[in-house]
Amino acid sequence: MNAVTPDLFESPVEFQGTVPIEPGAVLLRGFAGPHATTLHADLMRVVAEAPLRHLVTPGGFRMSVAMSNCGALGWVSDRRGYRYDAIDPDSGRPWPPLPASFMQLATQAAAAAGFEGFAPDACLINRYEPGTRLSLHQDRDERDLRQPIVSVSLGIPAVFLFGGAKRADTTQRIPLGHGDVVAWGGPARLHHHGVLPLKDAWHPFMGACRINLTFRKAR
Ligand code: MD3
Ligand code: FE
Repeated sequence: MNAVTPDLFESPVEFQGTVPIEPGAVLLRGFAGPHATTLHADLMRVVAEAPLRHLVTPGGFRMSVAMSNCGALGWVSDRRGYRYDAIDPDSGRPWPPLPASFMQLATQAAAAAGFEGFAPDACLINRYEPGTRLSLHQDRDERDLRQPIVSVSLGIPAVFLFGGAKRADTTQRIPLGHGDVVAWGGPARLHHHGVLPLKDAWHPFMGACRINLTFRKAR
């Protein structure tokens, strides 16, 4: 490698093993790294069909994270509330299908974390830019809360806040980087969580951006 123009692609992110966070929550460091190029290409096709947009909360606040979806169902928020919907409200058409690469990764990661047979029907795509955050919340709009959620991080790093069953419970901070995958189920499924404001950073092929894919079984 030439020291003047280091080729960042010569250091591929590899799976570095499983880190238990707490019962029901498992971090798979770098698990998506080897698939990042394919995931990114499929992601570009999805967001060309269903562009990222800033949703409005039921309280009337514009979310700083830009969102889209693929799969049979997509998570949406507006003045009427939060829900899963088969139709993209911006286009009036169904959400783009889950790419095979997304489905395979989600199922394999869930199995590696101990959740066999995970078959998501929804993938929420979150795009963070420096300064963007996601405040502490629970994911409870899915029909069967015994089903896990699988999250895939791509691009610049973020600090994930992971709390407890009650909003006021203490939180732990978990740094998440490019290629990291986390599976959340069992006793961790309804725990509060969020993302601290992202610092300025640059990733070789994602630019100044973090993409998080969260796979859910909504129905
Ligand atoms: C823990 N996304 O989309 S992923 C969300 O990084 C969301 O974009 C964050 O929270 C992000 O709802 C965090 C990790 C995650 C997702 C769902 C969970 C953690 C979870 C559900 C229960 C407990
Ligand atoms: Fe969440």
